[in-house]
Amino acid sequence: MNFVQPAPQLADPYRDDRVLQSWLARVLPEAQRRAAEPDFMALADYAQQAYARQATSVPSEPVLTHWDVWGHRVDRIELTETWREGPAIAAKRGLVADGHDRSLGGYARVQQFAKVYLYHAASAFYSCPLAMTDGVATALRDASNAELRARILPHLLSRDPAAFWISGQWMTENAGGSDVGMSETAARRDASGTWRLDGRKWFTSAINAEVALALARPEGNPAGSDGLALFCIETRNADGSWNGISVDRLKDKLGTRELPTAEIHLHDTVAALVGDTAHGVRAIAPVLQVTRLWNAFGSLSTMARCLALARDYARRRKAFGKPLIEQPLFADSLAGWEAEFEAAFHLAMEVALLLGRVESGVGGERDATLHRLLTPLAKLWICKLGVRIASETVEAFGGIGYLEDSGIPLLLRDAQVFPIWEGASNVQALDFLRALDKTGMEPLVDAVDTWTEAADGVVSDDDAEAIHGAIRHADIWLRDHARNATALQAGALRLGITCAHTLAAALLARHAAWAQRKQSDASSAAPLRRFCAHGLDRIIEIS
Ligand code: MFK
Repeated sequence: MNFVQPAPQLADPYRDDRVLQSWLARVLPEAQRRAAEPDFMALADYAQQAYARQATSVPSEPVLTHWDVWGHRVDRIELTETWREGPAIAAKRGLVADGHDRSLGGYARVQQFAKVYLYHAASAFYSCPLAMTDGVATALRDASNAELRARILPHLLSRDPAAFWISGQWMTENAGGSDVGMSETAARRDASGTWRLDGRKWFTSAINAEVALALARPEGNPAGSDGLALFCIETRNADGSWNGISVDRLKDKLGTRELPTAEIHLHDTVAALVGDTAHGVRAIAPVLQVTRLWNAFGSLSTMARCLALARDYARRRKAFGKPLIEQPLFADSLAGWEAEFEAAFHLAMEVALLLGRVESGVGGERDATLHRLLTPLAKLWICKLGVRIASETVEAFGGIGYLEDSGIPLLLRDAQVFPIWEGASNVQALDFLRALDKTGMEPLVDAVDTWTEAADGVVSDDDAEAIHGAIRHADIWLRDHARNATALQAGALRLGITCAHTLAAALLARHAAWAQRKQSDASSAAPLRRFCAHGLDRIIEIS
């Protein structure tokens, strides 16, 4: 009667993460790594403190108060403790600023996303407005409205908590959804020439943001996405009152419950035009390219947390005479999830590296093309994988994993947002087709060849054959269906997942070869073998 389950302990998310450590050792220049290490360690420490706090505190949620006691409409939002801590951590640790720091050269984005990976699982989705802030900073950097750039950008990129602002991205409307061209918010100039917006935004995260980018249709513009224009809204007036914004309610979501996501109305809201008076979807696309990568890293961070807890628990929990980790079936399952996670990690980091190379001018046309093709692939595969691994983690803990106060169900509910947020997996698959339409499969085939060649002599013949076979099949399938839009769209998700698997396997092979040659470290070889053995190819023919 005295048996008590041992609770899992969270290993150090930075020092004990073999996959991250090995990747940083290969890619990030030593001096840069040393300079960034205090931030990496501080974020890992914060994650451990937040984990300990979670075990002993009651979950809290933001509270919206519409009316004050005197009868004034105030729409005041009280944030949770983790959210109140967010601005200081984000600014001081450079979670947005690093990505735009030209002194970091082509490695700015990988340094930033290593931090995002360490922070997200502890952030209670404060990472959501940081993603938006990063995307909005990226879009504003190239905006033709110089006055707007000069006013807003320094806040978004500030390393000073007192000056730091977060931004929202208010795209989604009731009618719009994924089909953003159906948006109904209207824009008009008043007598003074100031733009004013009227409409309803249906899914605005985070509503406490100081600024937001929003799409609206200037009076007289045609229907469809080209008739929309991109506007920047400062959410508060100088006196702190809302800028023509009423917060109708906070969303009652499956997960991300500390994140204040709101339904709002805009009434004569003052806005500034970001660029021209049309082509709003094209103008907001840079935001999406960045935030979708944040989604992939959020999902990775969740997976890393799930696996760290499952691994630790499996060492402590004894059943049928020995720890779970020594039970062949459990060990096999865990190794399978870890292999998929490791492959996904390499894909996401490659996208971050490409983004940084392109933005800094270090990368050329090839990098830009690969970045465009790989972003929707990373988002669609890694975000779906996160849900599966979170679900497996719940199961790995058995009945305890189904109990709220273990903290494990939260991981699953939160993981489910990633495939939906910033465009569902089908939208990503169609975006991949949109990008492929301009390039064909050649850049992907070349990349796979280059990465696997770098692993020659280390990658087994079976793995090399699995990788080349899958990308060849994807190439042939695309050519065979190029003139059949219905078949192409119907098979787009399977094509995307096959390409994501194949690219991830090739990247993992390249890394495994480097680790073996340079560090006599064979620890990535087994995950590679397992990942390839799971099967990379998901394309099927349906007649
Ligand atoms: C933390 C959790 C928060 C709470 C939970 C979240 C729940 C969900 C909350 C949300 O609502 S998040 C927002 C989700 N919505 C989206 O992400 C939008 C999804 N839809 C798409 O991404 C569509 O593909 C898109 C709106 C972009 C398609 O619109 P259209 O009207 O069919 O556009 P079109 O004609 O294909 O493209 C217009 C231009 O944009 C083209 O350029 P050009 O005009 O130069 O030809 C495209 O090439 C360009 N474009 C589109 N996607 C692009 C892109 N450019 C670069 N990268 C891309 N990804």
